[in-house]
Amino acid sequence: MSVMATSTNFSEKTEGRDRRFIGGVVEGFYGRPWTMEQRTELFKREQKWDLNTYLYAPKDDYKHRMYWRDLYSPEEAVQLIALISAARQHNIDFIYAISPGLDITFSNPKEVAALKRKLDQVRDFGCCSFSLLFDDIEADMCPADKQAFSSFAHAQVAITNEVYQHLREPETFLFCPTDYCAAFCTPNVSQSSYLRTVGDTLLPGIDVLWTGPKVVSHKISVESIEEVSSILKRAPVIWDNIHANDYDPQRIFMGPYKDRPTELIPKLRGVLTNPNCEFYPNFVAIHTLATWCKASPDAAARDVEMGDEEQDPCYSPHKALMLALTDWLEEFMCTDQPTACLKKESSEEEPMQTDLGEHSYVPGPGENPLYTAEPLTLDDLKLLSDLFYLPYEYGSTAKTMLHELNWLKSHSQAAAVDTDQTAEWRSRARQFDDMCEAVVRMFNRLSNAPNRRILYDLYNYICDIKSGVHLAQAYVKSLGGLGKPSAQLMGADPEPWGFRGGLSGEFQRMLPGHGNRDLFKHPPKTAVYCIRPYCPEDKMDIQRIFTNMQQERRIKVGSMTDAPLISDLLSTGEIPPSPQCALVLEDDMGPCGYMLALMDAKAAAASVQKDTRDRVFEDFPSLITGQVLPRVTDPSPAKRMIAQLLSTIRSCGSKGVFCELRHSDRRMLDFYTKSSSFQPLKMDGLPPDVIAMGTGL
Ligand code: GDL
Repeated sequence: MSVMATSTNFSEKTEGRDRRFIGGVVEGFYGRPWTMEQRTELFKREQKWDLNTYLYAPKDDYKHRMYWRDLYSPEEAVQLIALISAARQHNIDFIYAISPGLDITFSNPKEVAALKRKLDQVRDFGCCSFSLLFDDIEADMCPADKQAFSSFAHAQVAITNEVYQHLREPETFLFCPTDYCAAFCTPNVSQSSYLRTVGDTLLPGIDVLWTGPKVVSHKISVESIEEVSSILKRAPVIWDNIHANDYDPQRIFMGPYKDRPTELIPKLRGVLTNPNCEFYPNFVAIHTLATWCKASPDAAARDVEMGDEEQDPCYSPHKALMLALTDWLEEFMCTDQPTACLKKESSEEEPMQTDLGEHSYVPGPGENPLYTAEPLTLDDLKLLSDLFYLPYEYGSTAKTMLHELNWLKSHSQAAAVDTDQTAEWRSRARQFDDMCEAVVRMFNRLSNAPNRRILYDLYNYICDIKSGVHLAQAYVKSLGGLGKPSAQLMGADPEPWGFRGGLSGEFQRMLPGHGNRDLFKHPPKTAVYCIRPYCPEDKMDIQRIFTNMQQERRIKVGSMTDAPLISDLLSTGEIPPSPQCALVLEDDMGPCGYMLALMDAKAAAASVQKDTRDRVFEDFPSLITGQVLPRVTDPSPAKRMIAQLLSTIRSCGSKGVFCELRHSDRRMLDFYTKSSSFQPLKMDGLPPDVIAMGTGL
């Protein structure tokens, strides 16, 4: 690593020598720990990518946390000694961490002695770097400790300082506070008495771990690090949970290290990533962190990427990702199966051939040809990363798919009645289908990739996304009338993969605002509307909507002229709308709006004692009227109905359309005044609170 920590404000221990930037991995997640073989593989990779540290802290390893007092057995000792020695061979600093916080009594000298004994044992295995972790524990002290220490921070610092000195002040010694992110600090970072005590009393040679603003921090800003460094009196080591997935069994993160400006590097003591529980899919997480660590802000070669949301002149997440995926693709091609040896065909386009060595079977004439697997491509890996990107962000293809599905869903009804929209809807539905097919192809090629270890780590996730995408694909087909109706798709008696997520999924769906959060920047509208032709059975519903809206206006305005308008007679059903000129809007609660038109309004004018010689009827012979209930907050269904009726009236040969609007009908007034085509008209004999607006066709 070429980067040096330049935290000169906090240089008590470091005076006169530059300490190297700590860059690497913390195995600090809950769940099944990695195997010794995987850890050794990790050291090789870290060395290759210029990372230098591994922090051993597997939460569910018995002797790291729950039975922290227990010494390692001879068999375990052999394994740990081998591991520590493997780290040394690869120039990796092996930091042994212990988490005694679940049940330690800080004030009991026997407990302190047990801690020292355990760490002495690990030191005897050849380990030189240590860490005490106090994350995820109860902040309450037992009565004995309350008597001995003025605060929890004092208790933790006292034991940490004592152990540090007992181990003769190791070069690397890390402390993880209980308040390890800004969200945990009371009342905030700069006023936290816990952090102040740590900053003031922890010996200066001990470094402090910090996860950023939150446990899983979306972004980590320079200012936030300056703030915490000031109270801790040292630059923190970031324990980065950006790729951790131990909190959600449906997610895994294969997007690039991101949203940490490289300006942070000189302000930090180091960064350790606590990645996905599955070892092999961490290739991208660790590779891109290594690229980030190498991006010194002083680097001569700037790596600006236009279009990046926040441009970092030294690091492009997209480029770092592509570098990582290119290397990863090679690894996918390496078989870990002793029997099957896979060689590349001469042409890149050609499928990979599986050759079973000596016992290879060659099908005879008329027999089944051997199964051949298509090779995995870089595009497949890019898609994989896009679908399983980062905790607060989906990759570009995933975002597009969500956006398109949302559009297709909300425009299917309008496309069904508006021929202009049908073509666009069909074309976007085809593109969506292609994207779904690409996911299926990626799944197939991944499942056939020679490296089975990586596949097995990914399998549940890619299977899950394939099923999710399949459901969406079938749904879009049903919207377009090409598949089963959607009610049948989800209802009836589906197979268990038709209702996903188990009990936890059920709970989530019952909670408000589940799912989307800020991952999907334009959350889909939950209301689905249907615009359909009017039928005689709708008469009562339309009358009800009309009177509801009239009463509502009366309540708001107080008094209203009751002189009937032609529009009123249309809405109450006293005058029937012209054929093909009536639409009903429905949501899941039933009819919620309508739009009606009369081709020839002049004939109806007499019914309301209106002068039929009015010039308006010459330029605007047709009339349109409608209402939408207030529960329809989205203006687009009303706009769609108006557009549809105007197009029908035009195609029947009318020159123009007018509407009559009461001043108190703010909603409808708004629709027409905002529409650039409708203009106010001068019409004789209108009641004082009514205006007419018209548009030529
Ligand atoms: C945590 C735990 C960590 C876990 C992570 C993500 C720290 C310091 N501790 O709070 O073990 O993997 O969240 O769930 O981050």
